[in-house]
Amino acid sequence: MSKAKKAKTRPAPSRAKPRRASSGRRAAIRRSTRETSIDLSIDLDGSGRVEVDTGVGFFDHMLTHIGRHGLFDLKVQARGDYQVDDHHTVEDVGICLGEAIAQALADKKGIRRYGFFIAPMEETVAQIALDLSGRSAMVYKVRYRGSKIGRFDVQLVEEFLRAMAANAKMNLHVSVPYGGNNHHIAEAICKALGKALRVAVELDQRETAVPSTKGIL
Ligand SMILES: [Mn+2]
Repeated sequence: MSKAKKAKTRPAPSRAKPRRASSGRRAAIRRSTRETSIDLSIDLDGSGRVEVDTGVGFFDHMLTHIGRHGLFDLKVQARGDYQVDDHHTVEDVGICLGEAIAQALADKKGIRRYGFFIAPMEETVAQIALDLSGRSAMVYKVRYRGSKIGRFDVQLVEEFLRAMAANAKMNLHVSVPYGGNNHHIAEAICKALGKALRVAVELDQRETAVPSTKGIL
């Protein structure tokens, strides 16, 4: 029997191979400067398991919401120059999270790319719309009442998001049309971000290429 004939008897390769839930879309980042030292890892196809210790209690609370509602497995261990303030620690974790998302997405083949979510939290509602476009931009329309959440400076929410968006090369629009309590405002933003990110990074079963008319993202 000829080789060619033999080959004919083999079953045709399945075209509609289901993509695994976990396709190895993970990344780990280690970043050390004179201001901060950070170990961060993410699995985009995780189950919302979060272990975070940044030394900034409220920030840990926010990262936990992003991981849990994004269904990411997220580990963050960070130490920073708290004697200055929490700014460098929060910003640098944002840098690492953005880098990790970009690395884990690799060429972005098959992803949904866009994500949005509106998260209500008691008297507050937060809206996120994002595009994993490969170009970073952020619009942040949020008004707080006063400058603190406990000991946490509300300005750091914006610093964190800006650093993350820049390093993930993400177009991120954040708005809170109305809200009262600062804790609720920050938390609703982070929950909406987790949900919107989850949608954007999700593999679309009908999308077989990089979701762009340009061919790359
Ligand atoms: Mn809370």
